[in-house]
Amino acid sequence: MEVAESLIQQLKNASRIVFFTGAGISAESGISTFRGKDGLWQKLKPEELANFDAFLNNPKIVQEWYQHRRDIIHSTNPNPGHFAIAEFEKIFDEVTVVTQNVDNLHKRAGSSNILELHGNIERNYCIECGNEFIGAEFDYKTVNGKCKCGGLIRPDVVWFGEMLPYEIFSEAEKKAAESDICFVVGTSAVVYPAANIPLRALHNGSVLVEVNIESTDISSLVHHSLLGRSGEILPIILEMLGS
Ligand code: BJW
Ligand code: ZN
Repeated sequence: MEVAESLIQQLKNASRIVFFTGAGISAESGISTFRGKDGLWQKLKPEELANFDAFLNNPKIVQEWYQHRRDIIHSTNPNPGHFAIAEFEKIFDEVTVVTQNVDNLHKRAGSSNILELHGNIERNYCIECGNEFIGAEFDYKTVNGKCKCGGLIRPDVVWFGEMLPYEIFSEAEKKAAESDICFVVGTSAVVYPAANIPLRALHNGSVLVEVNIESTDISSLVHHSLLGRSGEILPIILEMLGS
């Protein structure tokens, strides 16, 4: 993998950067991606677990699955890819992270402008009274998955068939449209409407740069395709920028 000098020049002339990230950015932290051969959903169909009906039919299984993922996330740390993205803030006027991830790792790495399109696994709420259960200390097991009012507690994430948070998505579309460069990092770019974000950037004249270990649905559209691990490629770019 070689980072083109033309990309470095484009970056040197840029001031507004968007990073559109997916599960692949967290893979090197030890968190499974969803699709692909090592994906979380190799055995389970995504639509079967990540939707509201599945939750109502089998709340315990869905809660256990999320508790399991929360436990993994709490035992991991951001990797050099997350840290490199946070470091970009020191070089550019405006850096926005638009993430599909729910794992909180961009925040833990120090990024400050983060738009979470699919929610955050650290937040949970009661589906009856809306009471919130926030933070790493919350554990579904200790409350038997239920609120004091008797309502089921669910993670504050976006499941299939659910709307994305409107204001966050609109802001992400705006930042993408205004961006000079949009990095598309570690995502298969198949889940909509999130996958519209890089397209919005492209249609508004932004330079699209993909960082992924393999080609994806969006590869044929990008200006620069950097094949490899984000935890290796993003620090190289920073170094080439003289940081
Ligand atoms: C690396 C790497 C390394 C690995 N370095 N790279 C047809 C049928 C049914 C539904 C639809 C349909 N057409 C459209 C829809 C709508 C549906 C959708 O898009 N479905 C498609 C999948 C077909 N979308 C929705 O339902 C959305 N809502 C919606 O549309 O609302 C409007 C509406 C309302 C009412 C009725 C109808 C419509 C909501 C989508 C919510 C998605 N939620 C999830 C779960 C979140 C909670 C949780 O975490 O459990 O979000 S699904 C899952 O996919 C998760 C992710 O954020 C999302 C994207 O996945 P991502 O991040 O791209 O991961 P992977 O695994 O796919 O890819 C990882 C990549 O990393 C790979 O490319 C690797 O190569 C790479 N990689 N290691 C660099 N080291
Ligand atoms: Zn309640």
